[in-house]
Amino acid sequence: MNKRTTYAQDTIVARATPAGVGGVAVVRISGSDVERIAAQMLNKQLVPRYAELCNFSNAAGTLLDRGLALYFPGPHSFTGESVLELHGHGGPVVIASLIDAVVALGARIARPGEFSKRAFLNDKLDLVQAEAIADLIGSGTQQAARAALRSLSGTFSNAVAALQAQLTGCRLHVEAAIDFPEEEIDFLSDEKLLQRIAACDTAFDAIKTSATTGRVLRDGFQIVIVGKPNVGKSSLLNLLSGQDAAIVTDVAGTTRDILREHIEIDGLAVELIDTAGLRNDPDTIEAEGIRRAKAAMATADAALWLQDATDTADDDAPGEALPENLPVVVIKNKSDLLEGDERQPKDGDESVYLSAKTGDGLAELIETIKSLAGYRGPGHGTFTARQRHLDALDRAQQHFKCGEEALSRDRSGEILAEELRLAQQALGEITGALSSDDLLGKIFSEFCIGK
Ligand SMILES: Nc1nc2c(ncn2[C@@H]2O[C@H](COP(=O)(O)OP(=O)(O)OP(=O)(O)O)[C@@H](O)[C@H]2O)c(=O)[nH]1
Ligand SMILES: [Mg+2]
Repeated sequence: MNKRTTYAQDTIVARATPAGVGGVAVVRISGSDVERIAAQMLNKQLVPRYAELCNFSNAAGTLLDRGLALYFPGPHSFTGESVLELHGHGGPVVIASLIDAVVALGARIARPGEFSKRAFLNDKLDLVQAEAIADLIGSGTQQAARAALRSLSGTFSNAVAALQAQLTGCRLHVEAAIDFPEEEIDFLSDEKLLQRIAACDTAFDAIKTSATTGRVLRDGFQIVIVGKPNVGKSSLLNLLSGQDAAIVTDVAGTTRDILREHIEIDGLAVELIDTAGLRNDPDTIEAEGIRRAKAAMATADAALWLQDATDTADDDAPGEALPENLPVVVIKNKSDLLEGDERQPKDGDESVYLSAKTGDGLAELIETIKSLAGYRGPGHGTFTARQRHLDALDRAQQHFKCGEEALSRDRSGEILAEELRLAQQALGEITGALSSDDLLGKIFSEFCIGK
């Protein structure tokens, strides 16, 4: 969509602090009527960006509250429009009366994410940064918060912009070749172009690796623990969560319902789901548990398939019980019951050997979980990303690869140029340089009111 640099809009109001009782609550107003509303509600001439103690009154002059007012004249504000903040006493009645008074003076209640949307439309933030605000507020771990802050300060956007610039470099080269057909062959086999294309290839891989980590940091990673009864699934949940969350007994069929525990692995939020053991002749309650286990598998990001390492019967391969594309790691539990040299996997055996009883093999399991999630741990200065960003990156890379192929197979500059253009268009959706109204509506509607 086309962004307008001066984006005058009706005036919106919302409570910026959470609902409920608190010492102070903030009402935020943004739009072209801010100055008029301020003049009518406050008894002071406001100095931009200075906190002023004021009486807040309604249009009839009735005193509603007394607190601090902050005025940010547009375009030097969060939204790019004039903004007024009223810091009142944090009671629901007081704040409702302030909002009512602002509405009576011509403003309307803001829709979810509308302040951030205006900031985006007025070029104060790009789309990645606007999303990062919601991610920062919603982050569940310190690592996720730090990553969101990096996105907000432009780390992700800059990486996308750098890749865009590299693609532009390739396009200019190829389009020059098309413009001078008699020299086209030389242009297209130019070593410089091949180097540029190779550099884009590397850049695509790097940004995708970071964005994949960023996606799990934001969304967390859900792991379902499955296997036959009595193999130690609940013991593993307890070991990983560091507490006796699940009942463990030597009776097969102990766990009937789904049990969820949230843990953190090196700053990655992981949700573990313990399930009822899968078997063929369960009673009614256990059958329902198995149905729930299967439902959990359908939505999980990965599965840990537990086996009893001492059970030599070969009838519990993960195979058909699991959904097709679910990444799965086989764990041979109860390794403490094996003889010393049997506790290591033999050649070709990719399973992890573990003792949920002694904790042996736990470090290796944690590394396995991290690599399942595509998470490289803290210190890898990443940013937060969303599935929508990964999808756009995938599409951009596919176009780029098609173009690359057209060049190497058919020496077709035209197709390469067109695919490069499409790749850039897909990348543009990430930062919002090229986004449809539908997409914007969807993104900002997930914000809460007041953001
Ligand atoms: N020696 C040994 N025993 C274990 C280990 N892990 C679990 N057990 C024992 O195995 C039995 C079953 O453990 P659970 O954790 O309840 O197994 P489960 O897979 O959750 O079983 P269901 O809920 O019935 O499907 C218990 O007696 C545990 O103490 C282990 O690593 N070593
Ligand atoms: Mg259990």
